[in-house]
Amino acid sequence: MNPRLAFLRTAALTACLGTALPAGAQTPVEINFATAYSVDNFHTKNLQQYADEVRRATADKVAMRVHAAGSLIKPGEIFAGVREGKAEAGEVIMSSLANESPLFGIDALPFIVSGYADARHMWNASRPAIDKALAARGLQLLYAVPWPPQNLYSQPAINAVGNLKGLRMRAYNPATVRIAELVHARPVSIQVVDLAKAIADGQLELMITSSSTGVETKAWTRLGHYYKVNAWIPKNIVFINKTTFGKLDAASRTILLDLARNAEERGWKLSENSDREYEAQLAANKINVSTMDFFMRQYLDRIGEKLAREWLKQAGNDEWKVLLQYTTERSQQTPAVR
Ligand code: PCA
Repeated sequence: MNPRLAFLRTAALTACLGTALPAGAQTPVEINFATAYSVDNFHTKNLQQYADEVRRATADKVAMRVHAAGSLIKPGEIFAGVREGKAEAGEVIMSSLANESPLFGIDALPFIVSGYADARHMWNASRPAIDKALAARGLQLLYAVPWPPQNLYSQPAINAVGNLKGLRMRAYNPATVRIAELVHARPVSIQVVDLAKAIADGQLELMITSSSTGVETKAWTRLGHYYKVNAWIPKNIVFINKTTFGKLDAASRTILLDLARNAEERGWKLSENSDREYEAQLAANKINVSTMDFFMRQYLDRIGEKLAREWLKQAGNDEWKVLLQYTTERSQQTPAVR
């Protein structure tokens, strides 16, 4: 065939094939989600439901797969991994990224959020800045869901400041490392996937985490005390690589964001409703559930203030604006009357 004819034939074929798919239609895309948390954790169940809903709503054009318990990317490497494209999407606890930017550590500042209503105000105030901070790192925020309030688990009873000295305290973010240092405990970084074993093996005597994680890791095997200090309400953020997101067609992108809004609503309710049930399970397993002694509580408040001062020194305009907006909105709300 002469070269000109061959060219025309190819052009015609391409044109035919081009019309075989409706304009804007997209070939199926696989999106792998890397998370550090177990299949049974409420965050992961919520993520799985999101993945199923997206698959259904896009008629299988966006096939999401959830890889739990650090099975796709190691827990500490998920954020970097998704940025580098090792997985298309991921979920991490936001405050673990506080060294990346103080903004990400805002929800682990101790004692400035007293419950879920405050936590919602904080999220409303911080969401646009977090969205921007993630976008600047090549990520699109999908949604955020809190863990239940963070409380103190301990092997010995804690009745005096000196009781904390020298204890091995499990840390999961820069704030918990710093708290351990300030109370003269010894920080040990342990990911939640390794925590049940670490507790059972006696690798720690102290930790701050939720009722949910305490139940999941059977904290009662060694840690007999649970003090309701209500220190902060940290959130997990769920995000997708921006390049991957940008390759989806407009309809799919809208579906992902719309269903993310539902997942966020659902997750907040799940978190809040589960806390009471998890605390009951701690008590049923003979953990001594109590509040802190008044003087100990004051000591912890001072530690919290020190952390806040250190944070404010690192913080810039974005962080200050968010904190100011949060405290302003919180002040406008009448506290719940007991
Ligand atoms: N559980 C996770 C993060 C916060 C929480 O409640 C953990 O302990 O690592």
